[in-house]
Amino acid sequence: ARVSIRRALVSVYDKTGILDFARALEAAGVEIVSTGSTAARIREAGIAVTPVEDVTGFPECLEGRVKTLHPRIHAGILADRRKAAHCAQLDDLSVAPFDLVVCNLYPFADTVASGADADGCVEQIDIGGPSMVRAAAKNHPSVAVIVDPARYDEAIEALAAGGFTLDQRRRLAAAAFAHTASYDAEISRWFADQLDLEAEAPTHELRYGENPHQSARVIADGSGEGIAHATQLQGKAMSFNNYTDADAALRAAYDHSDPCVAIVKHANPCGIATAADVAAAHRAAHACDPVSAYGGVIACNRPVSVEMARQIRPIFTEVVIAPDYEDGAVEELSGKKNLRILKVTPPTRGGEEIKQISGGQLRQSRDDVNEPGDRASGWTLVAGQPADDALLADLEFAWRSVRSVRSNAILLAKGRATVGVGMGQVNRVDSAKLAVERANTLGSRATGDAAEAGVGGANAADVVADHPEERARGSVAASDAFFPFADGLQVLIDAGVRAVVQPGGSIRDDEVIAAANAAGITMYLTGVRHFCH
Ligand code: 93A
Repeated sequence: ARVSIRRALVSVYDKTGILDFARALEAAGVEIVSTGSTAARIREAGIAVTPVEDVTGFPECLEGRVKTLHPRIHAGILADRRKAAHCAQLDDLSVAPFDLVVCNLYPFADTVASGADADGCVEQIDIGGPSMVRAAAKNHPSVAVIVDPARYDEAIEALAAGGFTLDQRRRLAAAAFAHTASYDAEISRWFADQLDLEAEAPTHELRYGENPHQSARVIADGSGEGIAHATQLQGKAMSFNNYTDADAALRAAYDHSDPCVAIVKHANPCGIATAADVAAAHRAAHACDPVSAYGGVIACNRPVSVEMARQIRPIFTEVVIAPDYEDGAVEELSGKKNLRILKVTPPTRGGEEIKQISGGQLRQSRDDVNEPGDRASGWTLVAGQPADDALLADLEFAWRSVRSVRSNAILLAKGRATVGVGMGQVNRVDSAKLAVERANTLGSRATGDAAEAGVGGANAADVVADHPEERARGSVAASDAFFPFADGLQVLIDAGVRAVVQPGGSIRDDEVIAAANAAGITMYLTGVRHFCH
């Protein structure tokens, strides 16, 4: 398991102990490749050293900003010596591998502490060093990395023992990543201080929290993005629940790339639709469940048009949120004095989410609908006929939409609009029943309400008119997680669902797929799950 050390890359800002270490390397027959002043120091001590330029064939330039950032260096660090193909490629390219990287970084934090000006601090952001350190740490099965002079003695012992063991290299790699992580954290803290991001971030008190006896405030992160930074164009002050619903609605709308409208109540969608324009999308989203859309939050991923604003006017709505408003759209709604109209820069995807638990927090990367299995091209057909383009578009729509429904989630869709949403149940059968029941009962009321509101005429609204009692029939279903048994699926089959998309991965997938086949419906597996709690 020991990898013997024949060639080392040495590039250290802090030269403590480096000459003794270099002497030990030389004595052990190790070739030393080194950068600028490190190489000079080693050479002056009479120790053999190869300048990094001799390896790269490229001069150190830009005042040292480019020294080791070269494929001849990085290929030598990153080649996985367990792979014959990597070794053969190094031979073809005449690149010699490194077995050891010894590096410590430009003293960014000390430079900041010394009171240097901004340019001076920025110059001390090491780029090449962390790249080498991370590369060597990644390739720890073949390479050892040392970022701390305190470990030179350990390395000298390893040299004597015939190299580092895999366990040692793994520990060195862990220390290396911890080192680069804290280095980057120092840099980001400095930027935050420079920009005074926290001071810029608007913090404001809310009248109350989720309930009137709770106090509450909004603390924005200074990014300028998302609901916390939205500009309010009119209406009453935003409440705590307005914020959470607006956030959920905005995120649901931005899970789609076509013009999309999402209507949210109590953090769950009561309608999502995509269409050629936002007005059509709004009609279809509203028709899903006009009863619940009363007092809802409406978000869209395109500027609100005058036509859409006119449709919203007769519907009691808490918040409208959009990236922008076409000329005249806000004026159209100005008679509704209480209606909150918000303009927002949508948050960039990715990033970290924080959830409070007693005694601490949970942090996770955001669940974006962005995995290979989130596209139909990444799905596996496991039952029935392959879907035609229209059916596939509905299935993709349903899959992208189910992410924003609280688990357990079953979502029925038709014409790229939700027609039935079953949310928040503690078993999947109940979610399926709820989705079907809400599709079929709210559907019949939808026509009346939608007509009253002057809303109707597209997508789901047409479907409602065609099948006043039975919107579930002929719809497609998405399930946010696998069906543990066939019973939940059977509820959908009995309701006349044509096609289902779900993650798969249950130990009873066979039973579930057999039920789909027996019913002659189409089923795709995504391999991705989108729980939302
Ligand atoms: O300016 S860099 O970001 N560009 C590089 O290509 C590079 N390679 C090594 N800094 C770079 N280094 C850093 O130089 C090392 O992390 C080390 O701190 C320092 C050693 O330089 P010298 O040997 O000239 O003292």
